[in-house]
Amino acid sequence: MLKKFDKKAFIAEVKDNVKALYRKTIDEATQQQVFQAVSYAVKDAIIDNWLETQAQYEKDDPKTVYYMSMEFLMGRALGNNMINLGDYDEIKEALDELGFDLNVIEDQEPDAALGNGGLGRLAACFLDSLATLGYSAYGCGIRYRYGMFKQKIEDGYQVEIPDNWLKDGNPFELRRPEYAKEVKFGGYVQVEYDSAARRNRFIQKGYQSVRAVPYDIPIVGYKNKIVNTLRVWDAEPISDFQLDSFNKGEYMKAVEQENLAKNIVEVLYPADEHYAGKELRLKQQYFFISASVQAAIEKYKKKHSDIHKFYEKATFQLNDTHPTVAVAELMRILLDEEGLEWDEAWEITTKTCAYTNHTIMAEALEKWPIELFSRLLPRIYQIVEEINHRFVEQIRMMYPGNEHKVAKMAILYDGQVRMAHLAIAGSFSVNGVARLHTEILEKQELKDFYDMMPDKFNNKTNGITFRRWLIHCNEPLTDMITQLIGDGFRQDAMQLEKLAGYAGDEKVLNRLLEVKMANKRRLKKYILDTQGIDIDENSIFDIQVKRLHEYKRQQMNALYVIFKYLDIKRGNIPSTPVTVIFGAKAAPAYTIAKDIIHLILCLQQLINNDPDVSPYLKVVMIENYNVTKAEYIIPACDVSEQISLASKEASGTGNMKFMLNGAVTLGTMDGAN
Ligand code: 376
Repeated sequence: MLKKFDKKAFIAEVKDNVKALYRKTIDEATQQQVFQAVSYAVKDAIIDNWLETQAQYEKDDPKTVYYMSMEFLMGRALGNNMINLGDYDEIKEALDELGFDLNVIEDQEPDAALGNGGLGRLAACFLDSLATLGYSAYGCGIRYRYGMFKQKIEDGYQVEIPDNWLKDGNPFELRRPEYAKEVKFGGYVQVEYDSAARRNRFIQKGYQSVRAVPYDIPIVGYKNKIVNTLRVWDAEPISDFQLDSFNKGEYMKAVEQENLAKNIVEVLYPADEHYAGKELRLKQQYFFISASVQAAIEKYKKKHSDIHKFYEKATFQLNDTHPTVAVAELMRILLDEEGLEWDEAWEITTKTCAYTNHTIMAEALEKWPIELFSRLLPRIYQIVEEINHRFVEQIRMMYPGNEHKVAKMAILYDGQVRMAHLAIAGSFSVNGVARLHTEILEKQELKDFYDMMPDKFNNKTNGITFRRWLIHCNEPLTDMITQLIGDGFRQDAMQLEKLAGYAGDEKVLNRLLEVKMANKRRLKKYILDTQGIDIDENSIFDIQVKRLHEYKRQQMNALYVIFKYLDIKRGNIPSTPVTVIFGAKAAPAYTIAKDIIHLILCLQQLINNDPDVSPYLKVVMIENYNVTKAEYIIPACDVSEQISLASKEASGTGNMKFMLNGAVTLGTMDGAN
């Protein structure tokens, strides 16, 4: 049974929190301060379940998935946590009694925007679903000081503003310094013969290191008392090291280590589906992977003495190739610290790691220059060399005399480390994210690998969490569905099939239109309040919101708008007015993407101010599209634009969110459409 919500106690706790945190009474507190006080009270309601869940896992010792990802695009936590606790309405009432509007309080929370787009949001949805389904799961990531930049529109152009999301503190996180790990960079590897063990030992010398300090964020399952953990790592200088260096007079080294720690977690790279190739990016990757793998091994060893069976209790799910150094880092620990032989270590590693591919865009493929990779990670590079050596041998065995195959498939080639090849060689599973995408991987992009090891390949079509993308963002629709089929669909989405019985029911369909209209009015008001553009709620809301990419073809949609504008100018008045809504961030260095945003903003200016046309056609470019804005926009949509160049959108997940909220999809046969 869930603990019953005690309104009186909750109100008292909120008041106490305001007092303890700000030395204020609740009437003196700002909305931000009330948000903090409420969030701490909600965290308090979570904490017992969090403890109990972890204690239960400890006892049952289930296999644990470590979802390793450079990105978790979580959005806001408060409303979601309230829903998953099952106390949303009660807390809303309690705040009402205190004289606060829950919507206003929720609006005080900055989005946790530790991600770019699809890949990062998928990670966030998976964490919610894993907790709801009761799986033992950790998210492993980076606690970026600055998340995805905020987009401002100035004079028709995108301007990027730093996202200082931690400035008021994050009430839901817990710093766990007792689990800190050291992560080493650079230097060289000394080989020493260990006569007792009768084998070589590889010792990294002359390195710089940082202290990785974990922050734990609770992931609340839907009304099941389960609370999993998203563990994000912060970097701190290693202080005693620093002292030591000062004493030895290595002043510059101490300063450099201090800078390394400061720089590593400073900012999320904002280039979506584009390989950055920057040294700092590789540092970020190894930083959080080394810390996460160390922590996973340590946790395993607390309960188990036989490291050979590690894979029975852990899976490292690699969210694209960004965390792929995990393959080599696990090998390093098994070889150098656990003292295993290569073959034993390789068996464990390849039974632990699994790789998800999220894109076939060539410019997204990670290929690190060997010069950089080996300089930054000298021991890891040695291990990658050996993995490559053995992998190439295996290719030659299967395809004797076919050096062309070797050239195509090798991990090290042409002065580069090909991370996708390392991920495939080091994993027991390789998956695409929609049937079509997986087929393209098997038949084209990764054909050589599929031919050689078909059993590794499989499809996992993406999904979304209904807690955020229906229950939280669309209360009117949630209520309507509940009245029609009960609330079982909240745990078991398949029950939504019962709605098919109402397909021809005039009353139900009219009610559905009313719900849509309520959501359209809410969006209309939101756009008016935030951007000063007045749109017609009786027009068709035709919406394309997603990262700006040529392959997603916002430019084609803009061309359609131009056609429509000219057509209306010629006197062809549409029977129903249309509002075309865009929302998209462009990577700061992606010039064409920025030009397309500029085009859309020019159309917005031209069309909305043309009295011949604006009654029938309007254009809105939503500023700073993010998870929270998506929660306003998606429920209000009539036409969902999913028009990627066929084969290029691996899955899409926005498509599913729109569908769930009753929009009609206008799409190409691509991804999961
Ligand atoms: C990157 C994202 C951030 C930084 C660097 C990247 C480098 C390569 C690829 C990235 N991102 C993606 O590949 C990505 O977001 N792919 C999207 O993943 C979604 C979840 O599977 C799919 O639904 C989208 O179709 C796919 O484009």
